[in-house]
Amino acid sequence: MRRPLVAGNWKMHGSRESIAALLAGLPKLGGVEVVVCPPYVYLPEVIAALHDTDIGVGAQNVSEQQQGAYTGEVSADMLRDIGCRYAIVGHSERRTLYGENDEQVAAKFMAAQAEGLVPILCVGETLAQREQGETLTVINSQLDAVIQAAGIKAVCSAVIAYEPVWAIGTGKTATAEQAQEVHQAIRQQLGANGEGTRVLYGGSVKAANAAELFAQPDIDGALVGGASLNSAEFGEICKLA
Ligand code: G2H
Repeated sequence: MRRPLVAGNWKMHGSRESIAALLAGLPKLGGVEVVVCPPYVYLPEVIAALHDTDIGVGAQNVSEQQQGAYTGEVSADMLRDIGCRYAIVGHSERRTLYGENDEQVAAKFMAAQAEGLVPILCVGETLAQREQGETLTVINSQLDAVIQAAGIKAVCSAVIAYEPVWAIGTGKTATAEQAQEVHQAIRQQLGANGEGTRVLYGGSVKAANAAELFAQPDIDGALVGGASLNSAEFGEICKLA
């Protein structure tokens, strides 16, 4: 049995004021695991505000380096030190806008795990790749890069998020069938150890489309962007998981 997980990726949104309001409205649920991923600078106050709840906190990114002269970077050790439990790695915005390649994503994955953080490893195809029938090949190769570097058991102990790039922040969601096809392929690639691995769907998830996605056998929750900035909407999604 896999415990559903819904993670809110706040991206580069929020202020101390808006975050305080958002935190006050977060759902308190037993069955589903809820995680929020604020911008780095707000992590300590979000962790402090949620310390007596079951809601976990994750970072949106992590450095592949341990420490040193890396201006602007934040290490996994620092994230663990302040009480983070999760770190998103390989989000398509990092891959596309900041040029992170598979090798760097794998290094970030390993850096996070080495400090006891649970990576939320994102994979996803572009619209052009989907239209050329390359979806499963692309996902397989993004996942394989991390499996080759970190080992299959390490990847199975993480969380995987399938986020089709064409569905991110666009209002377009993969149909439940399209998502299930990819989630099933991911689980097959993980093999026997992947039975317990949570595979989340991400890309314009909202309360209106969450139930259908969560009804699929290999979809174990969601990585939610825009809709996670509204606590009522996010709470609805969590309840549906
Ligand atoms: C995909 C998702 C969260 P959104 O990036 O990671 O964002 O729900 O806004 O498409």
